[in-house]
Amino acid sequence: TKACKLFPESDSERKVLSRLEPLAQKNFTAETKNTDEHYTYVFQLCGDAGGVPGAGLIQVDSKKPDKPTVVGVYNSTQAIGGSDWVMLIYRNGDKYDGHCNKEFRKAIIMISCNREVDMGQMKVILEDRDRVQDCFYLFELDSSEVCP
Ligand code: M6P
Ligand code: MN
Repeated sequence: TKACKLFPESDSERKVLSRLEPLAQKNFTAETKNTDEHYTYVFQLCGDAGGVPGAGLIQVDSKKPDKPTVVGVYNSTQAIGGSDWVMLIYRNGDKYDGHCNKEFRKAIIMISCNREVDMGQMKVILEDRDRVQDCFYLFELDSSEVCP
């Protein structure tokens, strides 16, 4: 991941990220819709998701598409890998104004082994904003790249 603007802090983390190299420059998108909210999320492993400088994962509100919310930045990434999965955490997103003690937003992306797909469709699982701290947005993705 030489062209990658990620900042692994340890050798183990560097190893985990190298497993994801084929996903590096791809943009992943996912949508959530309910009666009063419609969001599009854009994730890029290596930099500037949706063209927003520094962003690893952004949230676009259909009501204000020109003002994306940064959920996590790529220079605050943590990569954790198991035998057939990789979990990425992007921290230091835009602050909540009312929830979670006004902490910075954070994205967790769980990538699971699936030999049927190169890289699958990203899915939004949930946003948990009803906590005192450690709130998070959770996403899932299938990929053969993390298979043993
Ligand atoms: C926006 C979105 C939601 C988030 C909410 C938080 O609507 O980013 O995902 O939960 O803001 O609201 P607040 O900043 O008021 O805490
Ligand atoms: Mn807000």
